[in-house]
Amino acid sequence: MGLLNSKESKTKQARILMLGLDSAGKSTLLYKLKFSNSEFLTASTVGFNVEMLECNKSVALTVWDVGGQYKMRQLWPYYFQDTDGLVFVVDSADKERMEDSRKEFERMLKHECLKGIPVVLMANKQDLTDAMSAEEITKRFHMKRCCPDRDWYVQPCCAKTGEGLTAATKIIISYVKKKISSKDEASQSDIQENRL
Ligand SMILES: Nc1nc2c(ncn2[C@@H]2O[C@H](COP(=O)(O)OP(=O)(O)O)[C@@H](O)[C@H]2O)c(=O)[nH]1
Ligand SMILES: [Mg+2]
Repeated sequence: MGLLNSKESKTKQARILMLGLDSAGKSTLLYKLKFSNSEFLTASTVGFNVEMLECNKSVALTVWDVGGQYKMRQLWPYYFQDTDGLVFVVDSADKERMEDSRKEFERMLKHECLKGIPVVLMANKQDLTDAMSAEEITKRFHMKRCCPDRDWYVQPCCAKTGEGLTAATKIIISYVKKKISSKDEASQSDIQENRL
């Protein structure tokens, strides 16, 4: 009888932090991913929602959807520790608050705990006629300048219909796997150094 190689068979658990201003569509997005076929009515999130998404055999994502109202944003840093991947949701049609959203994004990325953590920016509500495109949002958020030391991607999407969510999930999984394996390699070499 053969033995299972536990290292190979173990599903990696990754912690994904989903942030963005209130009403950007975070909870709609989370529940569309979790219950893909149903229409889900969201209420404004007080505190946070958390859901486990079992994506494939190798990785399971625990997604934290933290409220984005002004007062809640002050509490975001309490959720930063041990994050493997970031999802930042933007209401692409909310031009009035686009600058607020950009500022919060920039502020978040500067935090020490999130150094090098990959980010997928969701350009949500693409179904609305006055929505900014993903390209426009990429420029507006100065992505190249803001993210020189991390993997990043801007995904156009519509959380209501689910368009763009599968693509975004694939990207975040690939970034997170890369991040986790580089973390594993670093801790392996720490162990070896301590043995010497
Ligand atoms: N048109 C449109 N509305 C959306 C989309 N995603 C979310 N919404 C709506 O935006 C509002 C706020 O969504 P919610 O998920 O509660 O935002 P949150 O505060 O970021 O969690 C709700 O009325 C949603 O139905 C989208 O892709 N398109
Ligand atoms: Mg919410």
